[in-house]
Amino acid sequence: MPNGHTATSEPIPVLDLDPFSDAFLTGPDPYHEVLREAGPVVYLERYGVWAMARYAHVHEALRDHETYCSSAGVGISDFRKEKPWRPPSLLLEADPPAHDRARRVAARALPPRVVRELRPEFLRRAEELVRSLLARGSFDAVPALAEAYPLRVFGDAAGLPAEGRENLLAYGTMVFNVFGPRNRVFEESTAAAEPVRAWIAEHCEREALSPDGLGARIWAAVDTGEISREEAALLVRSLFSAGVDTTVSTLAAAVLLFATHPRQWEVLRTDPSLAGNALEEVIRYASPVQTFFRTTTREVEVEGRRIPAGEKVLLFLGAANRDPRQWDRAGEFDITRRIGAHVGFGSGIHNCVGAAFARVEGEALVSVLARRVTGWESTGDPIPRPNNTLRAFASLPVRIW
Ligand code: OVV
Repeated sequence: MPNGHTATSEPIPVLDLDPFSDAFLTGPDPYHEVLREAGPVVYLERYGVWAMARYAHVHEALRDHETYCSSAGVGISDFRKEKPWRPPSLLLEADPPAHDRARRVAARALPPRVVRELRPEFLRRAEELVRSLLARGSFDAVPALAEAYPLRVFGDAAGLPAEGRENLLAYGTMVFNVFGPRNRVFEESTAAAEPVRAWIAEHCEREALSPDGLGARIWAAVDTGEISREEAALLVRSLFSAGVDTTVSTLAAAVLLFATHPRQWEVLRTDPSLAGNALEEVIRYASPVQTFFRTTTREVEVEGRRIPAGEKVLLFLGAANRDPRQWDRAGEFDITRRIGAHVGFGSGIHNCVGAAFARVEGEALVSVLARRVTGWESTGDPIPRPNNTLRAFASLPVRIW
């Protein structure tokens, strides 16, 4: 429990709000404001965890990987006390020095040159998709756009066969739900993904991946003796875990924002070279990855508030990305703003290793949309899909012209 007020420690508000309730997960904005305004650190008594929601503190915790470690898991489960649900990720759920070795291999599979060379293919696939969507006119943008495009371009780039790649969706949804407590979405997504787990495991193996894709580039590190076969399969598993649902959530957020901000769409359509900045603003504004936990390795003071050693700390990336202490008009979606260092991809040594890939992937589609689509409208209520980590949608009925 938090300390009371003493000369050396400021009081820490104890809140009973549940950041994993359906209400919070499907409409986090007002709760984020409550969390930011309550103080630099709060204690969430329902789960016995600490939390931070202001940009400065979230950013600082992400960068201080010695104090805020990842090897005890970056979900609510403490790997020091509970057995992980799957062998831990060599990247996400690791600290230096083990982390750095795995990170080097993963980063080498996605160097700037490789990402740059993928762009023409992303643009071709985007043109093909947007042409067919314009021909349909009205469609559900979750399956038809937000899911279809990443499955195609990420699946191809990773080196996966066409058949079965939709299994990445149920798998990713489970991975991100399992960072949270055992609530309904945790249980339901775990049950839904059970039938695809064998397919995912099989496709982490070298024989299942094309010889020229990102998977093969990771497997090449086995030949140089840098990693074992087991480690290669786990690194490919990281690509599959983090590479699809995140982009799906980002594109769904983009569609909803474009459909509800017609003046912003007009600005983008007039100058499609803003596509990259528009995508970045979607990520800041919507924060497709909403939260990650860290675990304290020592007692730490945050603006005079003490968090003991060995405690779980929930970092609200989504709240930090709309902190008015960091951005002017933080709650406004403005594709022309100078965005600076949002934490949508994290920060520090664990910052998203696929960020460059995701940015080119997203920018290609947004720039094609900007050139081909005159306008958007919602044709039905957006249906959010509560997820313990992602801000996600089940359905977004739209019309484009
Ligand atoms: C960033 C992220 C999310 C989910 C899974 C992983 C990484 C992984 O490394 O498996």
